[in-house]
Parts: sequence; C-alpha cells; structure tokens
Amino acid sequence: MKEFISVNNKHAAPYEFYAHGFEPNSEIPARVSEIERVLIEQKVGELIYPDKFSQVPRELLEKIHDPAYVAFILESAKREQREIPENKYRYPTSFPYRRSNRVPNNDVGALGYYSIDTYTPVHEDLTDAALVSASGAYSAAVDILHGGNTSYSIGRPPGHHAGYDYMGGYCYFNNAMVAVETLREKGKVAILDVDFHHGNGTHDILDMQRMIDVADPDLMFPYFSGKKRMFEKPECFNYPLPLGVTNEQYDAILQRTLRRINDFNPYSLVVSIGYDTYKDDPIGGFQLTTDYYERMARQIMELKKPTVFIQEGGYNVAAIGHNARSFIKGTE
Ligand code: SP5
Ligand code: ZN
Repeated sequence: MKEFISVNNKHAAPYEFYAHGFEPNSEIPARVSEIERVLIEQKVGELIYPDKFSQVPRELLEKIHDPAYVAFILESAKREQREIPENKYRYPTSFPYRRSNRVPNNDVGALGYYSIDTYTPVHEDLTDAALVSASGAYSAAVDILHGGNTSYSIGRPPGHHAGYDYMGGYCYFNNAMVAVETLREKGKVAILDVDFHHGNGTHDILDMQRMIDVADPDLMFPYFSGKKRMFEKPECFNYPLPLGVTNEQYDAILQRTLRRINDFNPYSLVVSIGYDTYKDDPIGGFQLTTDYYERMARQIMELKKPTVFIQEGGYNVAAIGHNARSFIKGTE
C-alpha cells in the first residue's frame, strides 16, 4: 500500500481552549511523525512525501466547500490582521447569531463566522498545512483512479469536522470529501467513518451537495434560504455508541455497517480512520485495543473495493504508530 505522509510540522498550535481554560493542543505534529517512525522501523509499505503529491485543484475544494470559505482559509488566513498580531494563532471567539447569514467584513468576525468551536485556530502557517493534507487525500485517491487497490493518506490537520463552510474540531478542509469527489468520476463511492467523533463535516457536505438553487438567493427574494437541504438526505447512517464499548461490541456494529455498504454496492470506498477509539486515548472514551485495528481493516478489505484510507483523529502519541501499523497489517 502507498502511504501519503504529511507531518506539516509548521502547523503546531500550542494550545486549545476547552470550557474553562487553555490546554495543551492534542492535534500535534508528533501524531503523524510517530506513525511515520513506526512504519519506517517496521519497513511497512511505500511512504510518499509531499514533494511527490499532486496538488489538490482549487476547483475541487470549491466543489465540496463554499468558495468563500476556501478563500478564507487560503487567503484571509494569511492576510495581515488588523486586530490580532500576525504571528499568533487566532482563535474564533464570536460566533454567528442563530439564523444569521451575514458574513462579517472584519477579521475577528470572519473567524467566528467560518468556525464552530475554539479548537480550530488559524495562522498563516495553517494554510499550507491544510492544503498539503488535502493534497495527500487527493493523491491517495488519484492513485486509486490509476489502478491502485488501497492507499492511505496519513496527514494532519484532519478533515471530517470541516463542513461546507466551516472549520471545527482541528479540521479545515474535508480531506475525506476531497477523496470522494476525486473518485466519483468512476462511479458510486461509499464513506465509512470510524473515528471516535461524529463526522459532522462530511455529513454536512453530503447534504449540501443535494441542494438545488431555486432562484439565486443572493439576488432574489427570500434572500436567505433556498440553497440548502431542500431535498432528501443522502443515504447516511449513524450508530451512536455508549462510552466504554469493547472490541466485541464495536465489531457487531462494524459488521452491520459493512453489510449496508455492501448492499449499497459502491465502486470504491473512502474510510475516515481515527485511532481515538483506542482504550487509552486522552480525549476518546472507547476500549478498542491495538490488535483490534487489524481485525477492523481485515473486515473492511472483505468488501473487495478499491479503498482510500484517510487519517482523522487519534491522540495517544505513544500508541498511534502501533495502532496504525496494526490497521495496515489488516489491509495486507
Ligand atoms: C479529528 C478529531 O478527532 N477531532 C476531535 C476534536 C475534539 N475536540 C474536543 C477536544 C476536547 C479535549 N479536551 C478535553 C480534555 C479534558 N481535560
Ligand atoms: Zn476524532
């Protein structure tokens, strides 16, 4: 399997804001460099680095995200800030009122408008990291279009919390949707998200792709609606699980999910894989073990579909390399 690795060292926010104060940031470069270290040590697969990536086309990002949001990440994030020192990570602090559609014309306001939380700060170094991570997902999907059977984009920042026009949960561009959009030219694509957290961003973008413009709401009455969620939802199933689930409990749900994907009969599959389901993850709450990831991957492979794996969460740095190694073993 080809592994598209992007550590993106320069993107390293020192802290995140949680509930009542600043905490060390969980989404750090060591998450990916540890996976890289273990894969090199154990001579696993074929590691491919950003200088060999195909750059994700901006038009593709603009298909899955609001073009104004793409511009915000690519350009405003770099723009000289009037209110906040340029070399600082900038955290969203003001969010849109419910039902507000107004994009503020200032730096602090725009940060909040395009965000859902305070975990996802912006910095001029973030822009390249987000692009490289999305390009890893793009390259992994292009590899499948060229006849590959499996590929794995092991990058950061992750993507599945980034929605049509917002960042969140450490995510800026939705890397899994970049892969889906790339693969779509060859047929139906299914997405399986096995991160600990809900892939709200992926879900949001799938909904938005079902939207139909009735009349351009920017120009015509009623101005603020008509662009989204007017028609049926895509086939989408969530299985909420209680904290503490074990390998066996998880496996029963995984099997049910894989049967549904099999019935859907896609041409290819995109898997959002997060190791924050691991028993000792500092922000997760499940009980999965390192060995289980091999079993998980083996069952996914039984679908016999060309598959792109996309790295999402997983915050136990000491274990993440071994968990990824175990998972990859299941694809071999
Ligand atoms: C991609 C991904 O896995 N994103 C996860 C975003 C989770 N953000 C919430 C993190 C809360 C961490 N702070 C809780 C620590 C309690 N001491
Ligand atoms: Zn997660």
